[in-house]
Amino acid sequence: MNKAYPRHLSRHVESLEDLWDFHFEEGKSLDQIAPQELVFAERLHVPGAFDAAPAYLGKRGTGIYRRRLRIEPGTTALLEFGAVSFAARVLVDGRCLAEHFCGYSPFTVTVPASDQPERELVVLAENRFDFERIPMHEHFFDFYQFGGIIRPVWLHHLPKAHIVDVRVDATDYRGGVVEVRGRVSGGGGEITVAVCDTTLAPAKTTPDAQGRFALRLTVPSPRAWSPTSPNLYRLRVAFGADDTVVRFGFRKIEADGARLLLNGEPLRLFGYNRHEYFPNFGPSTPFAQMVHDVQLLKDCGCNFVRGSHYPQDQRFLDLCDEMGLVVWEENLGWGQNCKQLEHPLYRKHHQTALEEMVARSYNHPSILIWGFLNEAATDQDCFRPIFEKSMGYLRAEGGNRLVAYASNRIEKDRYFEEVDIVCINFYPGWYGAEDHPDPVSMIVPHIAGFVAHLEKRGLAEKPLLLSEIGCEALYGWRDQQRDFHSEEYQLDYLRTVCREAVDNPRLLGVCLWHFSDARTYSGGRARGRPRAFNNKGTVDEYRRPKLARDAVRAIFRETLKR
Ligand code: ADA
Repeated sequence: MNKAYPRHLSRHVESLEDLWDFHFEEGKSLDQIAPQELVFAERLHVPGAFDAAPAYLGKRGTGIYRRRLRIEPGTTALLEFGAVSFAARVLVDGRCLAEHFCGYSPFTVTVPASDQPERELVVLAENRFDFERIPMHEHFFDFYQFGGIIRPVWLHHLPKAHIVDVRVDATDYRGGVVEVRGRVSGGGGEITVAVCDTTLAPAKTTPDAQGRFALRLTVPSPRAWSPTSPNLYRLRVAFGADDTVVRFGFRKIEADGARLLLNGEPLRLFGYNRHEYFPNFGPSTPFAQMVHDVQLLKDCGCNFVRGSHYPQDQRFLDLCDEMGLVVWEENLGWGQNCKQLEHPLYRKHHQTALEEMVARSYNHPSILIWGFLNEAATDQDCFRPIFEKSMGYLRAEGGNRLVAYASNRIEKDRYFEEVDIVCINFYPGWYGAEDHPDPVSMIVPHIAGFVAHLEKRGLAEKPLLLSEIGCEALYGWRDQQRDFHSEEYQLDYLRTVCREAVDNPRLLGVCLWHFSDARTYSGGRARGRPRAFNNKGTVDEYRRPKLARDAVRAIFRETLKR
């Protein structure tokens, strides 16, 4: 069993990581492709972004992937896609089984039984910007959007009676009560639930007419999950010939005035925003690199990572659960304005992706914050309907988590009263600061000004997080005048930010923009970003540290001793 993907025991789950047949149609949408007429002369690795591969670098169109599946005749299977970017169409034996329209959210496709042991799977992945069809992806996002089957694919060989979903709520970190609910399909019979690694006797129940079940167990002397003690438990659910293992942790997060309490103890947050990006692979970071990233974050004294700006790879979330990093997971979004927020198809796809994210990530104890709509038009009325729907959904269905969005409308934002944490993205001493004689000196007064604004607004008792702040430094660019884009300027800047974030008790903490340099702007040229990268990482894209890294590390590590 792969520890980082700890889900199934006896159900046969096959990784489809491999070379798949591949063909590319430049400039075409997936609606313009007839897969049966194509010649697949190429092979590409799955998972992977085709437009990060040398032959298709930077190209836009539709990538067509093909491979054989072996499925026992007469049985149903389930394809689980980590992410297919941007839009996907899934065909088995020439029949379209599903379409999907958010390039970062996970989805599943049921493969109906056939009498043939060998089946043909074709996946079309389109990476063209086409707002009327694929409105979740826009060319103006400040990160490069790649195309392809960018995350792992799994094939579940399903027994007729099988488990569909299991959700665990374990907020009773003292008493050890575990609430388990879920759904089965294809038959009745007994469902057995056991907490592995304990001597607790398994509990049994039967599903209702819709296949739903719910029960509770009590684990004696539970060990709570926290970033400093990331204790995990495994829960085994068995139903007929099927079983599944779900990992969970006992923890409770709540807002208490301006503070957060994790398991009753104050929790402050210090960490980074992180894009899923690595050179040559784009958004398909090799797993070994993800492990390094989590280790680098922990070494830097971080207890927090924001998965900017999309649902995360499940393997990364598993690592955060295991190594103890609090996660903010958010839906795909960047700078949406009324044009997008009022568009019915945009709203529909946004909601679908939100539900997919929650369904797949529900059991990760590390996720303490759900986010959505980064830097949207939160100073406008057009934000209200989608805001209310998303908030309502996340509060009702998201389990024990806080809900927030990151705002760049600052004092003009109209919705701070309604979120659990006020989160602001701002860049004092960077954007618009070129003519200031001492731009770093702008940072602390800016923060103080916003704190005073919240007070005036009656929000002095709301948690406040600096969800993004930072400045660019080009790796290796050293400058005795400590000017913009030098490693020295970033050092001065981040030292000031981190000092203030740690020392100012009004702040929950800081989430620096950003962990590592990442390629940007997919549609058009790189608008004022040297190298076509967002260079605000304190490590570059190869994770080579810039000057500021040790300063951030020294200050963040102080917080571990408190
Ligand atoms: C925003 C945005 C980030 C990035 C950043 C920047 O806050 O959320 O994705 O674009 O600005 O570097 O300017």
